Amino acid sequence: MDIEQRIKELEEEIKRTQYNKATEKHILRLKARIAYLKKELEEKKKKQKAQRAKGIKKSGDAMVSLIGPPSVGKSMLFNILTNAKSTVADYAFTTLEIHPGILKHKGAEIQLLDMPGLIEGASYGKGNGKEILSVARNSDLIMLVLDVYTVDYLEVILNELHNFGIRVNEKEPNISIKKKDRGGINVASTVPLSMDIESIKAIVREFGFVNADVLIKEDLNAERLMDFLSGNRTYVPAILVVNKIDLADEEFLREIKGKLHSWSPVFISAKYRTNLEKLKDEIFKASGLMRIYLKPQSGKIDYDAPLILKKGSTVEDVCKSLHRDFVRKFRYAMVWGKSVKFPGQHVGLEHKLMDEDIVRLVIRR
Ligand SMILES: Nc1nc2c(ncn2[C@@H]2O[C@H](COP(=O)(O)OP(=O)(O)O)[C@@H](O)[C@H]2O)c(=O)[nH]1
Ligand SMILES: [Mg+2]
Repeated sequence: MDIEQRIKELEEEIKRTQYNKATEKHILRLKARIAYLKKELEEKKKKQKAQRAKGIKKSGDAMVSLIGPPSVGKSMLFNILTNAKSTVADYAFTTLEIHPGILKHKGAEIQLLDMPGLIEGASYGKGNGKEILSVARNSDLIMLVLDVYTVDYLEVILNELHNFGIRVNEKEPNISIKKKDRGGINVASTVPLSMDIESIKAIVREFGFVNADVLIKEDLNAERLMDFLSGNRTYVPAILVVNKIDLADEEFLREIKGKLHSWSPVFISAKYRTNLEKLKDEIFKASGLMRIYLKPQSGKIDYDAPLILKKGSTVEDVCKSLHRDFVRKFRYAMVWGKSVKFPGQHVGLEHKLMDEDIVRLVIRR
């Protein structure tokens, strides 16, 4: 029997089974089996044809994809924020290709990608959905764009991303698993777990493990455990933008804000350029970038030309991005800013920097 059919059968079995305390474990096991089969299926398909988005090269300090339904104003926004041009029109599906453009902000060059609208069924390939979703998966940030009329469409978009294996604003599950030769499945944890150990073991077994040590470092649910075991999930940060606020009155806007409050969206009007500076700041922040100002031995700091690095970068990363000999010849660095206890503190290569820190490298000659 082929895998797809087996998945269907299992899904039907779940539907047939009444959910109660007695069947709970059985259902969980069926779900794990389905997740495992889906993983097998994906791997098989991947071998058949590599679904890579063609022609999109990462450039700049970060890559951000604009994801949203058709006609919400993605292209108009993209045209205002970047140096590139994309077609804007009154009818749906004006953007048939993927357009890259550069947004310059706070000294960073952020590559934005204007994309066709994402529609229901995209994760199954509808409307070039797989191509769009592969690009989204490879970006540093997903910018979800809606307008005031399509707020309820957020669920659809999130569902398509989820189906495609993209997890937004979620951390990677903090688990490790080691195969071994004997001893069965062993589960240890560093925190109290809500799931019971037997269920965890059953799921791990469904994914083909016979002997393994599982170390769990967060209180996870069954879904996150299966995500981890499936191994092909991508964890991407996302922000939400609601466009066309010029078309909503105060009451309508308040209703929308209520619905979306857990997202803290940025409300904008591309047409009237409302709130775009705030949006740029949010994009910068959520792209995981930071600015480091270099203090030369003599002369002034150039605040217009920060070094742009990924958040969490160290003094060593600064050295590497400046000159390949700097790590070898490094003596110490002096740092002013949020990452140190007092101004001008001496630190080593492993010191983690923070946004807007000032760094002076002291290098052996
Ligand atoms: N009123 C208003 N219309 C907008 C705004 N942004 C875009 N539009 C209009 O919405 C339509 C669709 O825009 P487009 O950028 O092509 O949407 P896309 O399909 O998401 O790329 C066009 O007619 C735009 O002029 C806005 O902020 N306010
Ligand atoms: Mg468009």
